Amino acid sequence: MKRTVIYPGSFDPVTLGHLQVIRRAAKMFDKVIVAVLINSSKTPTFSVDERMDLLRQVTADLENVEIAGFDGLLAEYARERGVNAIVKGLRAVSDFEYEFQMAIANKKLNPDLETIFITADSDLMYLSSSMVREIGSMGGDISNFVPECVHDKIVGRLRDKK
Ligand code: COD
Repeated sequence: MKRTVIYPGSFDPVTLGHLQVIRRAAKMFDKVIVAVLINSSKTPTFSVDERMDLLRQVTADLENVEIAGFDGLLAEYARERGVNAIVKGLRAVSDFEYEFQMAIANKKLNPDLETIFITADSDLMYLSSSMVREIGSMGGDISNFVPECVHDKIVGRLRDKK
Protein backbone atom coordinates (compact mmCIF):
# COMPACT_ATOMS: atom_id res chain seq x y z
CA MET A 1 0.00 0.00 0.00
CA LYS A 2 1.22 3.49 -0.85
CA ARG A 3 1.87 5.58 2.28
CA THR A 4 0.78 9.18 1.68
CA VAL A 5 0.83 12.05 4.18
CA ILE A 6 -0.39 15.63 4.08
CA TYR A 7 1.84 18.42 5.43
CA PRO A 8 -0.50 21.42 5.88
CA GLY A 9 0.38 25.02 6.66
CA SER A 10 0.29 28.67 5.72
CA PHE A 11 3.83 28.73 4.25
CA ASP A 12 3.77 32.56 4.13
CA PRO A 13 6.56 32.24 2.98
CA VAL A 14 8.25 28.82 3.01
CA THR A 15 11.32 28.74 5.31
CA LEU A 16 14.28 26.40 5.78
CA GLY A 17 12.38 24.94 8.77
CA HIS A 18 9.42 23.95 6.56
CA LEU A 19 11.79 22.59 3.93
CA GLN A 20 13.54 20.35 6.42
CA VAL A 21 10.22 18.91 7.59
CA ILE A 22 9.23 18.28 3.94
CA ARG A 23 12.56 16.57 3.18
CA ARG A 24 12.35 14.34 6.24
CA ALA A 25 8.74 13.38 5.46
CA ALA A 26 9.65 12.67 1.81
CA LYS A 27 12.26 10.15 3.00
CA MET A 28 9.81 8.40 5.31
CA PHE A 29 6.71 8.24 3.10
CA ASP A 30 5.91 7.31 -0.52
CA LYS A 31 4.18 10.62 -1.15
CA VAL A 32 3.94 13.98 0.64
CA ILE A 33 1.16 16.42 -0.22
CA VAL A 34 2.21 19.90 0.94
CA ALA A 35 -1.16 21.62 1.40
CA VAL A 36 -1.39 25.42 1.53
CA LEU A 37 -4.36 26.79 3.46
CA ILE A 38 -6.40 29.06 1.16
CA ASN A 39 -9.12 30.45 3.45
CA SER A 40 -7.02 31.61 6.39
CA SER A 41 -8.35 34.25 8.77
CA LYS A 42 -4.87 35.78 8.69
CA THR A 43 -4.24 38.26 5.86
CA PRO A 44 -1.33 36.70 3.99
CA THR A 45 1.73 38.59 2.77
CA PHE A 46 2.18 36.24 -0.20
CA SER A 47 -0.81 35.13 -2.30
CA VAL A 48 -1.71 31.44 -2.43
CA ASP A 49 -0.30 31.24 -5.97
CA GLU A 50 2.98 32.84 -4.89
CA ARG A 51 3.29 30.53 -1.89
CA MET A 52 2.58 27.44 -4.00
CA ASP A 53 5.02 28.63 -6.65
CA LEU A 54 7.82 29.10 -4.08
CA LEU A 55 7.08 25.66 -2.60
CA ARG A 56 7.22 24.08 -6.07
CA GLN A 57 10.61 25.64 -6.73
CA VAL A 58 12.18 24.54 -3.44
CA THR A 59 10.90 20.97 -3.77
CA ALA A 60 11.64 20.60 -7.51
CA ASP A 61 14.20 17.83 -6.78
CA LEU A 62 11.76 15.78 -4.70
CA GLU A 63 9.75 13.53 -7.01
CA ASN A 64 7.33 12.32 -4.35
CA VAL A 65 6.21 15.80 -3.21
CA GLU A 66 3.00 17.38 -4.53
CA ILE A 67 2.08 21.02 -3.83
CA ALA A 68 -1.66 21.63 -3.42
CA GLY A 69 -4.08 24.22 -2.03
CA PHE A 70 -6.92 23.40 0.34
CA ASP A 71 -9.99 25.18 1.62
CA GLY A 72 -12.02 24.51 4.75
CA LEU A 73 -11.31 21.79 7.29
CA LEU A 74 -8.09 19.82 7.06
CA ALA A 75 -9.86 16.69 8.38
CA GLU A 76 -12.31 16.91 5.45
CA TYR A 77 -9.55 17.56 2.91
CA ALA A 78 -7.68 14.47 4.14
CA ARG A 79 -10.85 12.40 3.76
CA GLU A 80 -11.39 13.74 0.21
CA ARG A 81 -7.81 12.86 -0.74
CA GLY A 82 -8.07 9.41 0.87
CA VAL A 83 -5.15 10.17 3.21
CA ASN A 84 -5.12 9.08 6.86
CA ALA A 85 -2.01 10.80 8.22
CA ILE A 86 -0.88 14.38 8.53
CA VAL A 87 2.61 15.63 9.32
CA LYS A 88 3.19 18.67 11.54
CA GLY A 89 6.44 20.36 12.44
CA LEU A 90 7.28 20.91 16.09
CA ARG A 91 9.60 23.68 17.14
CA ALA A 92 9.93 24.67 20.76
CA VAL A 93 7.58 23.74 23.59
CA SER A 94 5.53 26.79 22.59
CA ASP A 95 4.17 24.93 19.54
CA PHE A 96 3.17 21.91 21.55
CA GLU A 97 -0.09 22.99 23.16
CA TYR A 98 -1.58 24.40 19.95
CA GLU A 99 -0.47 21.45 17.82
CA PHE A 100 -1.66 18.96 20.45
CA GLN A 101 -5.10 20.62 20.53
CA MET A 102 -5.32 20.51 16.72
CA ALA A 103 -4.26 16.84 16.63
CA ILE A 104 -7.05 15.93 19.05
CA ALA A 105 -9.66 18.06 17.22
CA ASN A 106 -8.66 16.60 13.85
CA LYS A 107 -8.95 13.06 15.22
CA LYS A 108 -12.44 13.86 16.57
CA LEU A 109 -13.46 15.26 13.17
CA ASN A 110 -11.95 12.32 11.30
CA PRO A 111 -11.24 9.28 13.52
CA ASP A 112 -9.05 7.68 10.83
CA LEU A 113 -6.65 10.63 10.84
CA GLU A 114 -3.32 10.34 12.68
CA THR A 115 -0.98 13.28 13.34
CA ILE A 116 2.74 12.66 13.10
CA PHE A 117 5.19 15.22 14.51
CA ILE A 118 8.58 15.89 12.96
CA THR A 119 11.17 18.23 14.46
CA ALA A 120 13.65 20.39 12.56
CA ASP A 121 17.33 20.63 13.54
CA SER A 122 18.06 22.73 16.61
CA ASP A 123 19.50 25.58 14.51
CA LEU A 124 16.14 25.91 12.69
CA MET A 125 13.94 25.50 15.76
CA TYR A 126 13.47 29.21 16.32
CA LEU A 127 12.49 29.92 12.73
CA SER A 128 9.01 31.06 11.65
CA SER A 129 7.48 32.70 8.56
CA SER A 130 6.43 35.72 10.64
CA MET A 131 10.04 36.27 11.74
CA VAL A 132 11.19 36.09 8.10
CA ARG A 133 8.49 38.60 7.07
CA GLU A 134 9.41 41.03 9.82
CA ILE A 135 13.18 40.89 9.30
CA GLY A 136 12.85 40.94 5.48
CA SER A 137 10.43 43.87 5.39
CA MET A 138 12.83 45.91 7.53
CA GLY A 139 15.71 45.24 5.18
CA GLY A 140 17.45 42.63 7.37
CA ASP A 141 19.40 39.67 5.99
CA ILE A 142 17.15 36.58 5.68
CA SER A 143 19.62 34.42 3.76
CA ASN A 144 20.03 32.03 6.69
CA PHE A 145 16.29 31.55 6.99
CA VAL A 146 14.90 30.84 3.51
CA PRO A 147 15.99 28.49 0.69
CA GLU A 148 18.67 30.06 -1.50
CA CYS A 149 16.83 29.49 -4.80
CA VAL A 150 13.86 31.62 -3.69
CA HIS A 151 15.72 34.14 -1.53
CA ASP A 152 15.71 37.00 -4.06
CA LYS A 153 12.02 36.51 -4.91
CA ILE A 154 11.04 36.65 -1.26
CA VAL A 155 13.22 39.71 -0.55
CA GLY A 156 11.78 41.47 -3.64
CA ARG A 157 8.17 40.82 -2.61
CA LEU A 158 8.75 41.87 1.01
CA ARG A 159 10.33 45.12 -0.23
CA ASP A 160 7.40 45.79 -2.62
CA LYS A 161 4.93 45.18 0.19
CA LYS A 162 6.45 47.88 2.39
N1 COD B 1 10.72 23.86 12.42
C1 COD B 1 9.81 22.84 12.49
N2 COD B 1 8.50 22.97 12.11
C2 COD B 1 8.13 24.16 11.66
C3 COD B 1 9.00 25.26 11.56
C4 COD B 1 10.37 25.06 11.97
N3 COD B 1 11.26 26.04 11.94
N4 COD B 1 8.31 26.33 11.08
C5 COD B 1 7.05 25.91 10.92
N5 COD B 1 6.92 24.62 11.28
C6 COD B 1 5.71 23.79 11.24
C7 COD B 1 4.58 24.36 12.09
O1 COD B 1 4.66 23.95 13.42
C8 COD B 1 3.38 23.76 11.38
O2 COD B 1 3.15 22.43 11.79
C9 COD B 1 3.81 23.70 9.91
O3 COD B 1 5.24 23.76 9.93
C10 COD B 1 3.26 24.85 9.06
O4 COD B 1 3.60 26.08 9.68
P1 COD B 1 2.94 27.45 9.17
O5 COD B 1 3.25 28.50 10.18
O6 COD B 1 3.32 27.68 7.76
O7 COD B 1 1.39 27.12 9.15
P2 COD B 1 0.27 27.26 10.28
O8 COD B 1 0.76 26.75 11.60
O9 COD B 1 -0.29 28.64 10.20
O10 COD B 1 -0.83 26.21 9.69
C11 COD B 1 -2.00 25.99 10.37
C12 COD B 1 -2.93 25.02 9.60
C13 COD B 1 -3.14 25.48 8.18
C14 COD B 1 -2.32 23.64 9.58
C15 COD B 1 -4.26 25.02 10.42
O11 COD B 1 -4.72 26.34 10.59
C16 COD B 1 -5.37 24.23 9.71
O12 COD B 1 -5.33 23.01 9.67
N6 COD B 1 -6.36 24.95 9.15
C17 COD B 1 -7.44 24.36 8.42
C18 COD B 1 -8.78 24.57 9.12
C19 COD B 1 -9.00 23.49 10.14
O13 COD B 1 -9.05 22.31 9.84
N7 COD B 1 -9.12 23.93 11.41
C20 COD B 1 -9.28 23.06 12.53
C21 COD B 1 -7.94 22.55 13.02
S1 COD B 1 -8.19 21.58 14.40
